Amino acid sequence: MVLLFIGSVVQAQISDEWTELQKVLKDCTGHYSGVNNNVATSGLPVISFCCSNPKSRDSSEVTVKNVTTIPEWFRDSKFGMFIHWGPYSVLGGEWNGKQIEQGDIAEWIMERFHIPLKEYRKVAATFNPVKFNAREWVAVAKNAGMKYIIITSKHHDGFAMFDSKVSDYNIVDYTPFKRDPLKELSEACREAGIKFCVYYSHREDWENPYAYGNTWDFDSSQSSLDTMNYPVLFRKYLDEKAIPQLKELLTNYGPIGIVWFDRGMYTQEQGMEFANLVHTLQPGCLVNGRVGHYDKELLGDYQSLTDNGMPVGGIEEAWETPQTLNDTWGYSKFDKNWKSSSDIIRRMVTIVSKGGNYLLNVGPTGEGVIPAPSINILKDVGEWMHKNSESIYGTSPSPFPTDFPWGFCTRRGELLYLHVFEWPGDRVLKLKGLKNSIVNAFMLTDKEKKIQVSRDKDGQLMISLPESRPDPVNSVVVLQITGPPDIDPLVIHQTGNEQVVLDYLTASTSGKAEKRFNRKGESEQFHISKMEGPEDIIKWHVNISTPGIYEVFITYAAIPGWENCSYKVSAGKEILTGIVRSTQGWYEYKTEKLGQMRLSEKGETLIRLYPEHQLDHYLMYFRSLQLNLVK
Ligand code: H79
Repeated sequence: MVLLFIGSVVQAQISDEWTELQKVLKDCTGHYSGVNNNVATSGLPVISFCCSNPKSRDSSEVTVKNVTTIPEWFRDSKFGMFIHWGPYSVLGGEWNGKQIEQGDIAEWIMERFHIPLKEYRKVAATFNPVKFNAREWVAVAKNAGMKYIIITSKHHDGFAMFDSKVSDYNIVDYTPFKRDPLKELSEACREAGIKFCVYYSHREDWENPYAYGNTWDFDSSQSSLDTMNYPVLFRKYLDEKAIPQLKELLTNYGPIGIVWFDRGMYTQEQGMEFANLVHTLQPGCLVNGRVGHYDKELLGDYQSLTDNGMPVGGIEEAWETPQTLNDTWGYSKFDKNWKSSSDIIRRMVTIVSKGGNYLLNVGPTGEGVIPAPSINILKDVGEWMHKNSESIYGTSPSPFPTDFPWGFCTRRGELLYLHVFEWPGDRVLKLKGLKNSIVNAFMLTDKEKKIQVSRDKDGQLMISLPESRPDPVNSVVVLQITGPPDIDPLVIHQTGNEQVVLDYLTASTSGKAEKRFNRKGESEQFHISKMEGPEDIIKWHVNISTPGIYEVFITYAAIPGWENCSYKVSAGKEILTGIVRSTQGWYEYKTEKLGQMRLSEKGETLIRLYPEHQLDHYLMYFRSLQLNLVK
């Protein structure tokens, strides 16, 4: 039955999936791990990364690939609402007269002051958000232009914001409120055409003695983020709380768009259990990238950047970034550090132009009210979206290889949307590198009024903007071009004889090679991987000003299973061969000398890196090449 189910519904519409789900649930009575085993042997694309050297294969490094294709709704939505709401909202950043510090996140208050569970339970027991109105919240999101809502079904404090039979530490059984806000929200979302999604803290739980985090109440709590102190007890938490609660969420609230996990998981296999459970019960439901072990290959269907992370460049796999409106996720009475509406609009455009989704948080109060400053900002965003959302929804990222001084670009087929944040003083917007001819140019909010476009002697487009700027925050110019964008590649210029560094930001990729995000380390979050064969190429256009012999160094990470595979680095007819060595981990980047290369011609050369042979695993997690002139 499970086999049939998976085979038949992966591409089905949500409603079909839902009917299927109901059928499956009737059959799906066993313990979850049984279902999981079935999944692993029943045709889901579980990919094992083994090396061409079978001896070096490490069976513990088996990983699961994303089991769903990224649905259009997620790619097209661009903008979602995050809601952090729980007993911490009652405290609003204050405990026994003590305030959390400015910049602290208020949903962490129990941990921050090591509030004994006994005391925190008393707070939870007073949670009575009588002003909560699901339809109003959904309307706030919808009017802002948001297309999905992700609400905390259980945050780290362990309190379930839904009617859970698994634990009575939940809003229906434990509070005078008695209502199930997730049920009400899921229904209001459905009415309004908004995707309903849930956050679930799967490793961290300060109410359960065996989960990660609560070391002030429980000696049996897991205290390390890296190693389980008590694997058997942690298993008990998974089996008795986390997994059954996730089943409830996936069973009782209709179709769910995303289950958003947080803080990673101890083992990749445990992460897979969660991802597979979601995909088994609701094949169309996405799992975010924090479900698995943070230091291993991505588990889940798409990447979540770090909290409040802005992308530095074009990530080429599906991603989103969760962000706050002030400095906290959960409600704080004290945090007045609100971002401006214009900042929010510009962040959204920046994120969308780089290919991501903007997941923007509100922290309602203990009474169930979204704070007025949040409402006001979202209203402003909504007004901008009302006039300009054509340049946001369903667009693809900027086709240009670099950022502009004046703003950002999004694209819909042959339409380029130029989001002008900085209106040029001379009203001439300059655009380099676009070779297509321009059929039409106009302001998005005034399509009738045509805009003059000419080219200067270097071929740069000179776009004559109207006298008045339609929007003080972001005015959108639309360029209609012929055919797909034909854009000069980025050229890295060497001036003098200094080192040339070729990295993620300046590369372009072809075949399966992808620029990617990873969660390890603040400044080391990006790499290029997924190269599996000679067609999967990373390349750079480099303008060499000092011909000569260069020493080539490479920085990458590789797991033991990828050892001994060969790759090529070419520049014109010069080719170096490298052999991958294990660096002992996915994100353990090391630099090694590859050899010497003669770059004998002044001017532009194409440098490429690719696997020599077809592999059944990735070549490496690539970071950079460095070229040093031998003097
Ligand atoms: O749900 C929101 C956060 O609660 C959660 N992710 C977003 C989406 C999150 N989990 N961990 N973190 C954020 C970062 C944790 C920071 C910490 Fe701390 C530093 C935890 C302990 C020290 C901040 C400062 C919280 C307490 C003190």
